[in-house]
Amino acid sequence: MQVQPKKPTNHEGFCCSHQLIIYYIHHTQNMLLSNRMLVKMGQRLAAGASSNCRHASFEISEPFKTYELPDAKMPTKASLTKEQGLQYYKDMQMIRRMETMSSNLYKEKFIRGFLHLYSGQEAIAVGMKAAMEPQDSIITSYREHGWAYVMGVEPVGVLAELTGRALGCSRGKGGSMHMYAPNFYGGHGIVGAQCPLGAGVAFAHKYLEDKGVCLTLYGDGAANQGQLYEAINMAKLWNLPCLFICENNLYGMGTSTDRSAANNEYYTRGHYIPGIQMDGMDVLAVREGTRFAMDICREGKGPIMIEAKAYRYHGHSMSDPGTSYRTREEVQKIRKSRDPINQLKSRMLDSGMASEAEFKGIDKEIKQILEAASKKAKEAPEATDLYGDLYVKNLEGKLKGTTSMDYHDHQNIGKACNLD
Ligand SMILES: Cc1ncc(C[n+]2csc(CCOP(=O)(O)OP(=O)(O)O)c2C)c(N)n1
Ligand SMILES: [Mg+2]
Repeated sequence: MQVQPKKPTNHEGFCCSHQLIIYYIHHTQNMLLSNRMLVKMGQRLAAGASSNCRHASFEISEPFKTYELPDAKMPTKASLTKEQGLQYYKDMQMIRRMETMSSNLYKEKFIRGFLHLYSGQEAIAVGMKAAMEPQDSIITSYREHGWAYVMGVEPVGVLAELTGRALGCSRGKGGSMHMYAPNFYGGHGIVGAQCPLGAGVAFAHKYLEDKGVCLTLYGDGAANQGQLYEAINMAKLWNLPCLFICENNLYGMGTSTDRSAANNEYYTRGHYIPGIQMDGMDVLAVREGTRFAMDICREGKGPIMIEAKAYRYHGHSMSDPGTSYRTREEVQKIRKSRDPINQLKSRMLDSGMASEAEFKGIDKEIKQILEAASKKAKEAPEATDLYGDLYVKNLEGKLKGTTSMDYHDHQNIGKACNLD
């Protein structure tokens, strides 16, 4: 990672000796040391036992781009406490390892059907969650396991859902694409279908006057769908508190954005709706940009379009090796230069906010949590109430099963978590 040492801008001035050293060496004319050497030196210092820098400010490395926001003073820096940084690291690493574990469970045939992994895009879920207030809500596509986790589902709830167990967050009947939690409206398999639903959730926030904003996420492929543009029309007409967020991971199933989109600057595609483009692999940029856009929505000036530029490391789903429409070198290059977890870790090490030992400790804890969760999921009973709680109020009569001859009664078992 190319780090440019600069004077730290935290409120207390220099928060620790490592930053002071890096700053002064960089600014003397005796520039015999290259940046790379300085970085290594910072890392060595940071890798030492003590890491007492508790608060620092970092530059947003990839500046935000805006559309139709002429006076916008976009943030150029982000402040970070040690506790926040370690929490973001832990959450991103948990998502990454949970996806790797899911991939293994799929290969072992504990998970059947579809499985779309989020590896590479973790900073979007973690950064956006960090910007959310308790009343805000989110809705997304099928690439949603990480979102389920940040919205409060324990890893065992995710893994048990993926393996079709009653212990899962949708009691095993939703699987990979249909997870839910309080203020988390899924989990949708039809490309783009969540966009009008997200506008509807935003309408509810406005109607209830709860100051909530709905984060409506979709992919670059979904951005070419007509229903997105119907939804943004209504959202603008009623100034709904909605962020329409395009997670641009550069590919639909196997088609690059260059081949599928007449305009692949997705943040400009709302036409009469302002937009912001952010580096979706920098958790701090995501948090700051999202907070900025949410504030606009809370002032009654929504909706806003967001484009979060990211990359997916795995194929589109488990059946796609992901190498026929892009090269292995491309994947490796991005993993090496832009990985969201390594970026945050390097920043914290370089500024003396945390030591290697602390990161290792977190990794170990995550491994233990996931091993226990996987064991519990594998041993749990399979889902039974497949026709339970599909509706709060069933107006459909009997529900169709897997064939046209197969009908079942709907059962009301629990209470919807978003109803009082
Ligand atoms: C209406 C509809 N058309 C096609 C599909 C098949 N399909 C599933 S995912 C996908 C690509 C979507 O790409 P993108 O929106 O970029 O999301 P990503 O998978 O990259 O997260 C397609 C075409 C579908 N599920 N729904
Ligand atoms: Mg995509």
